[in-house]
Amino acid sequence: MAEKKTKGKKKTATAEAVTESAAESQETGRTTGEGAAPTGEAKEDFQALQRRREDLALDVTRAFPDKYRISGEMEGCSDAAKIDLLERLVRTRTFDARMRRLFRQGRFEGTYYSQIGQEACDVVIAAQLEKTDFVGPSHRDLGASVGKGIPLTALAAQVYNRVDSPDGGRYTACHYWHPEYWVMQPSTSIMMNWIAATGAAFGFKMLKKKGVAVAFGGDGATAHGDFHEGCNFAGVHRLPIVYIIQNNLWAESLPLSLTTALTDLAHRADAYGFPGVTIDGNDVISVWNTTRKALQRARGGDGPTLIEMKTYRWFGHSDIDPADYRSEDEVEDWTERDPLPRYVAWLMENEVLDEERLEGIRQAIRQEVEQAVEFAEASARPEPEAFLSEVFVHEYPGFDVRAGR
Ligand SMILES: Cc1ncc(C[n+]2csc(CCOP(=O)(O)OP(=O)(O)O)c2C)c(N)n1
Ligand SMILES: [Mg+2]
Repeated sequence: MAEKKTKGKKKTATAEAVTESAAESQETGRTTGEGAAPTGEAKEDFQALQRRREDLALDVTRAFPDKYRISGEMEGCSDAAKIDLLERLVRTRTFDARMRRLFRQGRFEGTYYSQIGQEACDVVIAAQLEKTDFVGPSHRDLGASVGKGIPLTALAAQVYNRVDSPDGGRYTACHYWHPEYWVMQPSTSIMMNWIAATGAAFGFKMLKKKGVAVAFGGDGATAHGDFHEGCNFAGVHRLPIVYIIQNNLWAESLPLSLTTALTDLAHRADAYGFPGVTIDGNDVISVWNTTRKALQRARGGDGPTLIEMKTYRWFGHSDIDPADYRSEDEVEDWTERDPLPRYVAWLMENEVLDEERLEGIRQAIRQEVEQAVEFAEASARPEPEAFLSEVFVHEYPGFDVRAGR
């Protein structure tokens, strides 16, 4: 470990020799059909805006309007568990902000799907799971993996498509997973994870195993057929599953009003005979209490719950999208509802946390993130023939996939 640290420091220095802004100006402005990064003067403004907003995201002690203060108690959550949760939230955000900058510096290919602003929706439930509970994340669910405890080294290698990624470098960035942690890899086709997690919940029930499944999806994805088929099946069989919808008001550049005539997506559960609840997904206390209850319900054999979490993505759909279809007022209001400063302020008010402890956490996590980056950058790219192996079946420890038990 110590050896890695020293090695890492050297490499970071080399990486930093290219200043971040100079490196960003070399960005290729690649397009993939999801949008295009701006060019020329607009590009400079775009880069400055991205950096300002990232700095804001990392400032977790900043002030915010009183109306967004959170209150209440986190049921059954010890002070140690509250701090552990904070660490997972800060870990998710710090990693995300770092990856965004590395992408603009051209250090990995493809694109990058940031979750900044939405972390509480994923981290808070994932942190409550047993290792062999099943998680079906989508493309904006870094927090599900960090929350469940997957090491940042594996996640960074996934972003970089390197051999040390759990998928050996086969798949595109941000499709985080790890078989040992029972987190499945998202499919590019949205809502496949919803169906797969529903299948896992069915498996738990058929095999009389204790596990629960958690599936994550976006507002736009709830208009997809697979969403409805999964929910319907889970309702019929009262499956041990918790469905999380992160309603961030946008699906790429499509506003919610063009996806559905509903405003509260929790009503979608009415059609399938199980409870649906709408909460502020940026309020850690509310997310904790609601998900805890839904997990208890699933474990107790009472069936699924659909939780709609109102939240917001601070950046573009992916990092090649300037997201200029949204108003600045809308973005600003949601940056004030940032879940992290709200949770930090509540922890401090309740004397669970102080400045010094927070600074220690932030420093340790910054170091962990840098080590993960070095690990990924030092990891090899896969050989072309590797793409033909392990494509269809992967082993999940403790479960024989072929025998089905
Ligand atoms: C079946 C399918 N249709 C379209 C796409 C392209 N696509 C990827 S993400 C996305 C938008 C999803 O929006 P939402 O569900 O709100 O999630 P968010 O990106 O906001 O987190 C689209 C249209 C896809 N990957 N798969
Ligand atoms: Mg969305």
